[in-house]
Amino acid sequence: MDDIIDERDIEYARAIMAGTERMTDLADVNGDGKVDEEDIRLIEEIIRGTPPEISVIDSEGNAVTVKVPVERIVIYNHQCAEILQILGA
Ligand SMILES: [Ca+2]
Repeated sequence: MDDIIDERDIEYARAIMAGTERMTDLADVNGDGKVDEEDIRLIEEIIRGTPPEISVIDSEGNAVTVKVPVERIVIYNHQCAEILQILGA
């Protein structure tokens, strides 16, 4: 969609659940391989600015969940800059 997480992302996730939109990796907020009510709850927390944790896909393609706020991060290559952007660092 775009780079802003808002109500339209909730609508899109619900459309994925209803089978009317295509699954995307970003809609699967917790990275468990499916879009469900847990992802909706996490999107709502992100919109409110109160997520207790966030999940990112690491360089090996694994979903990694970290507590928010993120206090430290280790950068080992230039691709990690994208992660910093995602975290707003
Ligand atoms: Ca999910």
